[in-house]
Parts: sequence; structure tokens; C-alpha cells
Amino acid sequence: MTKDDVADALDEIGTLLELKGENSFRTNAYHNAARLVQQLPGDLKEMVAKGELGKVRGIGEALTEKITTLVTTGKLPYLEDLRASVPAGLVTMLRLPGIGPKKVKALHDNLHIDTIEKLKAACEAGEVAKLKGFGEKTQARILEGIAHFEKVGHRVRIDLALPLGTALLEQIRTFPGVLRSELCGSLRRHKETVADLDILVSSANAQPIMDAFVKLPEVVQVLGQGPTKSSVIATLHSRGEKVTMQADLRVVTDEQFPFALHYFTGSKDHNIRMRQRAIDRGLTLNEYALSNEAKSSTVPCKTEADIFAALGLPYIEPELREDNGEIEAGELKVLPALVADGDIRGVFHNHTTYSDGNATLEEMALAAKALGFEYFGVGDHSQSLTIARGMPVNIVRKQWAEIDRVNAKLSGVRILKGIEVDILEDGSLDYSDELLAGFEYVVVSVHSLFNMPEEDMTRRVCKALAHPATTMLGHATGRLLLRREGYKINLDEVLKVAAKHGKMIEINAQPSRLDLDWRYVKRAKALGIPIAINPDAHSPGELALYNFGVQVARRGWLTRDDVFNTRSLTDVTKELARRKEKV
Ligand code: DGT
Ligand code: CA
Ligand code: CA
Ligand code: ZN
Repeated sequence: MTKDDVADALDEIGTLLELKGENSFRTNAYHNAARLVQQLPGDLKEMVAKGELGKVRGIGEALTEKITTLVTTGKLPYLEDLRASVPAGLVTMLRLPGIGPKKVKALHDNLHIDTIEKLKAACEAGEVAKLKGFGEKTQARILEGIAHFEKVGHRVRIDLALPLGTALLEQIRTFPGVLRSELCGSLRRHKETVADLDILVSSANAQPIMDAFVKLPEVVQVLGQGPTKSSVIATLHSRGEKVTMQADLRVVTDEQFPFALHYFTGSKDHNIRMRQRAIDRGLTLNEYALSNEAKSSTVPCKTEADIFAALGLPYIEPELREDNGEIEAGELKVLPALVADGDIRGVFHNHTTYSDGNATLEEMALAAKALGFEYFGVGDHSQSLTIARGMPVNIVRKQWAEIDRVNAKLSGVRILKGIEVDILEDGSLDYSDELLAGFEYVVVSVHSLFNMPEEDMTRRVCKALAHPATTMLGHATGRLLLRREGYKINLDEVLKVAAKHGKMIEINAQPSRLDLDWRYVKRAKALGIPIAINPDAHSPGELALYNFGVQVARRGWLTRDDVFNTRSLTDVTKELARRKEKV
């Protein structure tokens, strides 16, 4: 148990007690203790072992006892009992913005509301506004919150869902009797956001696996436990955020495993096509078998590839299973050999201490080298973007000189002189043509005036893209997944202009962006537009995010040849020089 885990448990106790109507003196004690624990210097385990916890102001006897139990056993029966005594729907309601435990309790006590659905109905009937302490404004805000909740639901970004899924899977793999196991669903298809985790296991004996699963330390609530399927709510700290998701575990026999793996990987639309394909061949495909009911026989398959083969198809990668043409392409044997992490040989759009990055040129270049990259392309911000410490012209020249110095010193990795230049309101670029000519390449991005009408934004971006100095477009829509829609822009028009002028488009690999969206990546490929995968790293650690961009590229059907940064340093510098000569 880390400090964060202990703090979470204490916060949860405080919240659950509030939902039960405990006095605020007691509930605040838990919330305060959670903050205290997080800020404790030194090792929590050691403090507990040495009995030093009680000396901390704000942590009394009862808290010391509970923290000790948590740290030494990883569990707290008191908390488990508390959870069981509060309806799960009340905790879910806390996810709505502007609703705290006191409001939830008032809704429950007065209107018997214990689910979001009931809350919505009560708001629509105007009952919530009449409650003391609520009013019309609050009621409207709650309805807005519910609308947003219904839209994004419990969806979680893939970079947050993956560590939780992996943590569960790794532990499940150690359970006795587990033969094969996999994460399925949208996570296996590498979708940019994931609603819930679908875990599949094959074993001859399901019961002990179910029992062990619901007892994993990440599990905070058991929604249902049956003989072959269990559903839980699980939680994990990752990348500085707390991730809470539903996880479903299914246990099947090893003979059923490939069929269940295919079925629960989805997508639903892909499954429907596959099932129809089976029917067309006089067969039945479901999550347990491929069978010929007329002959009451089954088609044995050891792997997913066997299932595809039995239906006259080559293996289709999970990322392609969206009923987006993969069945037709499989039939014609023209499925792409998808680009892979190992194909990436460098990156172009990254930040350093010259703008809003937190590491020096040299530190970033060394981190790139450690990842096996041959080139590290810098793309710091341009002069207008003062909030991100955009570089005035003299600083650009200083950076170039430092790049030359560091390049002379380093071996095995080369820093490329690039820039992420702002697209100004009228579509012009944020430096003079003369200065732009000094960069090896130019990434153009929008960072301002997101509210422009679609037509104006499209014209603005297309003008920048057509600029002779421009190499590629950065984060095409400016979206922040589950937080902010992108600006309105006609992407088909943007793709047309990129194709016409031979420009590239980036897949921004920041998991909150993943922009260009995979649906448009496939269209860009059809137009012959080269794609660059860029982590937009602001620290050495963020360089590794490029793999999320590779996933988007794969979902967009890209092969190695479609991605510019799969090329060697020699090829890349040659191509960039060729493009500049044309100018
Ligand atoms: P998510 O969880 O919304 O991010 O997306 P998925 O794809 O993980 O969806 P989920 O968890 O509802 O179901 C997992 C897979 O199970 C889904 O990809 C395909 C399969 N599946 C679920 N419901 C149906 C269904 O009604 N028909 C068919 N053919 N397959 C289904
Ligand atoms: Ca799912
Ligand atoms: Ca599911
Ligand atoms: Zn940017």
C-alpha cells in the first residue's frame, strides 16, 4: 500500500460517513488525515513499524489503528463493512459535478433517490429544485452534469485504463489453474477511450479464480459474482490520476477460449459481420464455438487465426475490427501489415526548456537515444505563444547554436532543428519566411481562438498548411479527449489541401489528444498523405508516449511505409532537405 492508496481509503471512509450523515467533525478528521498521510515525509511502512504515526498531529488513536491495519494487511474490514452499508448508486452520484455527499444524502433522505436515472427523473419533474438548499439553478446544473455523464459515461482514456487492466491481468495470471488469459474489448482494440475492462481467462476450474479475483487489492466493490463471470469496480493510481473502472472477468474452458477471445474483443459491429459470414457458410459462431448445427458438429479452433481461417479470412488484427472494411480487405487479401512500435526511429514534435518543456535539449536527446531513436526533433513554441514561453527570434538563434554544440558532442542520436510554429488568426505563420527557412522542418499548430466559425478555421489552417515552409500539421483539431471538443474544422478539406501540397499530418501521441483521429488517418492514407507520429513530449518520460500514437496509426490502417518517422535518419534528413529545396 502506497501513501496514495492509504489516503484514498481514508478519504473514502470520510465520504461514506458523510453519506451516512455522520457529523462533519468526524468526517473531516478522515479527509484531513488523508492529506496528512500524503504529505508525510519518509516511508509510511517504516513509520508504522516504528510506531511514529501517533506522534503526527491530526492522527489520533483510531486513525493510527486503521492506517496500521491498512499498511500491514493491505485491507481494512471497517471500510469494507462501510461500503456494504451504502447503496452503490449514491457513490456513483458523487461523480456528477457540483454534487457532494451532503446533497446526495439530502436527495436520498427526502426523495429516495439512489441512482442517476432516478435523479434525472426527479430533476425533470422539478422535484429537486423544491428541496431545501437546491433551487432551480442547482437543478439545472445537475441536469447538465447528467447530460455530460451520459455522453462520455464512465469512459476512461486508454493510457489510464491500460495500467489498471494490466495490473489486474498480471495478478490473475499468477492464480493457480489459469491456462490462457487476455484483456479483451475496446482496450485490446486500442481504442482511444475505454468504458469497461473485459478480462478473459481459460481454466478447468472457474470457482477459485472468481474467488481470488474479487479479493484483489484494486477491487473496491463487487457488483456481481457468478460461477463464470464476476463484475467489480477496481481502482488504481496511475500517471498522477486515480482511475476507477468496472472490470468484468469471464472464465471459459480452454477449447472455448479462442471463440470467447474473438467475441469479447469485438467490436460488436465486427462480430455481427463475422456471425453473418458463418451463417452464410451454414455455420453458427458465438462466444463458445463455431458449429455446424445441421451435422451437430463443431469446427475445432485453437486460436483466433483458426476461426478467421475457417471463415475464409486471414488473421485480422484487433485494431482493425471495427467493421470499417477489414472483412472486405481480408477477403481480397489486401489487409495492411500494420506499423509497430519497433518501426519508429525518431520523433519530430517535442518541447524543451527553450519553451514549456521541463528538460534540456541534451537531456531530451539522450532520452530519445535510450528509446532507440536515431533522431530527436525539437518543436518548441513560437514567439506569440507567450503563455507557453514561445521563443523570440534571438532565442531561436541561441537554440540553433546549442543544437549544433550538443550534436557535435553526442553520438548515436541527432537533434533536428524543428519548430512548432503558431498558426495566427489569419492563417499566417508566427515567424518571418526568412527565419522559417532556417529550420529543418516546420510543424504548424493552432493554439488560439478555438471558437472561430468552422469555415474560418478551415481557411486558417489550410492557408498555413499550404505555406511553402510548412512540413506538417500538428494536433489537427485541438481536442482534449473527454474534456474538450476540438475546434470546428472541415477535416476533409484539410486533408485535400495537405494532399495537394504534399504536406504531412501528425498523429499527436499525447493520450489526451490522439489527434488526427484514427477515422481520418485512414482517409489521409487513401490520399497518400504521409503521417508523422509525435509524442509532443514536454519531459523525457513523455517520449515513450509515442506508442499510443502507433496504436492510432494501426487503427488507421497504416503500414510502416505510411509513417514518415519509420525512416532512417539519413532518409529523413534527405527528404526534409529535398522539401526545402522545392521552396
Ligand atoms: P467499451 O467497453 O464501450 O469501451 O467497448 P467494448 O467494445 O469493450 O464493449 P463492451 O465492453 O460492451 O463489450 C465487449 C465486447 O463484447 C464487444 O466489443 C463485443 C462483444 N459484445 C458485447 N455485446 C454484444 C452484442 O450484443 N453482440 C455482439 N455480437 N457482440 C457483443
Ligand atoms: Ca469494454
Ligand atoms: Ca464489458
Ligand atoms: Zn501544440
